[in-house]
Amino acid sequence: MTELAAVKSALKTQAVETPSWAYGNSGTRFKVFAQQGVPRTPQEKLADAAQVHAHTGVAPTVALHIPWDKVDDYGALAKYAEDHGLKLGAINSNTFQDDDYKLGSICHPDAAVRRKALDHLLECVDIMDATGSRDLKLWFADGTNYPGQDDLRARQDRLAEGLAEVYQRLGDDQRMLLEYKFFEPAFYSTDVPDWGTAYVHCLKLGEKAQVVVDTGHHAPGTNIEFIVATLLRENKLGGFDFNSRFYADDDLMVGAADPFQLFRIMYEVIRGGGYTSDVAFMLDQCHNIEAKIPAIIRSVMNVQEATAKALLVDRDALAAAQRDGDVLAANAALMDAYNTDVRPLLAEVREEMGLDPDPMAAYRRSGWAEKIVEERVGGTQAGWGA
Ligand code: PSV
Ligand code: MN
Repeated sequence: MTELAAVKSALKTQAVETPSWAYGNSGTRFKVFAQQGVPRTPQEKLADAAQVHAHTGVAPTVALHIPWDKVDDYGALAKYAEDHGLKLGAINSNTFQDDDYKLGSICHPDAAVRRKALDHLLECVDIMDATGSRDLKLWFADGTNYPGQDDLRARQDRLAEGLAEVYQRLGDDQRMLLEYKFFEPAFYSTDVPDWGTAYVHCLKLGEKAQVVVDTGHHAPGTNIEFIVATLLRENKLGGFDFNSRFYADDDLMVGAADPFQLFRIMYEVIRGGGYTSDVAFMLDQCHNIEAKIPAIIRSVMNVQEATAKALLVDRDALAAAQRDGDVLAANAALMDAYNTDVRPLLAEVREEMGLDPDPMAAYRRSGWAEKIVEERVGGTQAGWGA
């Protein structure tokens, strides 16, 4: 295979998982702006996700969030997804939207609240059994607001104990992905604030516990690609929640704020063997003011563009320059790839996959946006907490 053919073939097998919640209404703590045509049910979210996959060809799975996507029959929901050319992906737990969780969930000082949170996590594994999902994605809003509010070390013990119980419940082919976030909603201490804390818990648990890197969950200036390289080196990178941030956990479209950072991350993924392993490439975004489906299409395309550029890095030239200590040549090897306009290459890849070379235009022409505005009248739109 020529080098270009290998790059194209890698791009054709790309898989970006879209999040069910990105299709629903969202906003900030100031206002949730409702949009017309927004899904009312998990099935309608899947129908929208099917549009993203139909036009990009690389978004074959959808992550669910429980209880936002609660249904009576998860097997039937998986079948519905399949009928739409999709599969259900990671199951995301929610231990942050119940009054009982004011002081935390599995780190809460009260054993009864910890039990309630754990039962929810175990229920999420039951759901995975029914949907055929591989990954349980755990993010804990647990933390404290004031020094002295709770015992930091005891909270780690409770976390370890809770995670171990869930880990025991996992099937042979199931994994637990632990997500870290440095602050919010807790402002003084967070129980899983960084990759190191997530890593030590996952290491203790075993192979099926892996760290998930949400690109929006770091302090400004953090070298995320270093974290990615390190986790891959330790076989502990389970996946990504991709999004962009300018200030805090902004959940904007991936690649919008810093496409260069996304390229650097994808380069380390490829360099570290993560592109062809079990790393899950998920989006975790909210489209508060822009149209949701085209924003998700755009996001998938942004990931594709960063990946294409990362695949184009002349790794032999880079390695030679690094060996020679040629700082400028090494940097140039990366920058040459980053500065390549990969849009024509991706258009060609799409044509070879039988797709329209321009997914955004194809979606606009499809009439789906008008159809859902016309048909989805009445009912309760999906959104935060619904
Ligand atoms: C938390 O900020 C987070 O990134 C977690 O992944 C949640 O599951 C997701 O956002 C949606 O609230
Ligand atoms: Mn996330």
